Amino acid sequence: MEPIRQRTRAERERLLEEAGFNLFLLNSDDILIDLLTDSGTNAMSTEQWAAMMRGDESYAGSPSFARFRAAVQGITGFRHVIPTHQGRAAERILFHVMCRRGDVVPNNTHFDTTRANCEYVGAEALDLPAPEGAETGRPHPFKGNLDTARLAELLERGGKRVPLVMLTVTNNSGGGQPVSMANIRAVKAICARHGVPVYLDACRFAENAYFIKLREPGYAGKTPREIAQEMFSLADGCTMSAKKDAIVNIGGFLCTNDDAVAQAEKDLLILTEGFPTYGGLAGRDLEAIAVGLEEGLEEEYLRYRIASTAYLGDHIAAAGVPIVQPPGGHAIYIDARAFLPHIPPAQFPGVALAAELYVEGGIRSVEIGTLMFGERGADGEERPAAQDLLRLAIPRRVYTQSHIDYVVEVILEVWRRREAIRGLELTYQAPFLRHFTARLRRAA
Ligand code: P70
Repeated sequence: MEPIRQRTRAERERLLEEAGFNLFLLNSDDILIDLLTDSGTNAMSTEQWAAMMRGDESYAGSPSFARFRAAVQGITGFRHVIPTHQGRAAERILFHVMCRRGDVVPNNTHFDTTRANCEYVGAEALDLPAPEGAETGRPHPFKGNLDTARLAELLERGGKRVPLVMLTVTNNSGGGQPVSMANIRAVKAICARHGVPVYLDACRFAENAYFIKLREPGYAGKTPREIAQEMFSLADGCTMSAKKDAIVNIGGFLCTNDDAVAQAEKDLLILTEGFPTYGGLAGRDLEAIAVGLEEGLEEEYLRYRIASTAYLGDHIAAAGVPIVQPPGGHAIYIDARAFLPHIPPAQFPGVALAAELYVEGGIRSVEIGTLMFGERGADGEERPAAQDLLRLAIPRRVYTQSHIDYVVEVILEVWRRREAIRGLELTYQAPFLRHFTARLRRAA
């Protein structure tokens, strides 16, 4: 428990200016409802805290690692389980070991750190979302799918080396939308013909499994755990940020069935993360992940989680606010270009909307759009991202319905005065992952 304090509107206006209109640069004490991310912001259960007390902090061969590995293997079935401090460490090691300059790595959609780590080793991060994913307002049960026709064409054409294909479940850039089992199976079949391994970016695998149960014929009678096991059985490895569906505050892992790849990954792990039985985590963190992985697959928990995210989406959509339909698993995504049609993408409508929700009600959200995925060309012109979305991510087991009712009220208040909201321009950007530290001001 911690107290939350309201700043005044005037204080928030000042704090926003000081933070260069970038909500990453605010202190969380100055935020009332924090929907920046569902990553690492989860509340741990009594069972997780109890497990942490059992943490064994031996440098090598800890029983906490054995329990962690058993939990991961019970769900994924992968031969090698390598702990890392969070998802991006798993990505860095995976791409460093598997990719060379000039390679292409297809994905339904790479999320920010995945794309950046792929590009950092000189490979091309290629997004191949299925066409339904681009139709923001139109519902489809599996908008996270990968475009298998384009994948098959890429692999058949040859030319560029494709060391692996990734599938992000659920698809975080395009609205927290799930990938169907049929799509995972089709991707695997295409890749198998060309000897290319398939990796799941598995951060939100449990939410994806639950959507399959709800929406895909033949899965209604299966448990989320059985569905997750089937998803992983179609892959050759995975990266995981345990900060999402393993309901912890820090941690991740990297899995593979390939002995030679695993050896190279463990060698690199020792250089930067730690010995392969702890990988940058404490023994107690491994214990919390082991319990959280099971809790995140509990059907009652997932039913409440998916319903409560939809509650926020349905209430603002009913008042006319344009959102990605249907609601995602971990977040609601507002279509900022449709919300603020008078602000061109090059003036960051998603960032401008995030700033207004903060000023109006102390709510922190995040832009997933041109600041995150666009870039400034050599000519100085902003090249916009495919979409400008504003994500309201829901931490697990933290907020109640009355907190969310307040969020609805604030969004609707901003909706009513949307025509007066102005665009922004950059005053500082870093060479990669610019959204974390960028500074902006109101456009002239
Ligand atoms: C989020 C965070 C992390 C992530 C992910 C997928 C599909 C890998 C990772 C990396 C990042 C974020 C974005 C905006 C604000 C705060 C944080 N996603 N793959 O919230 O995992 O963070 O453990 O290195 O979504 O979606 P990690």
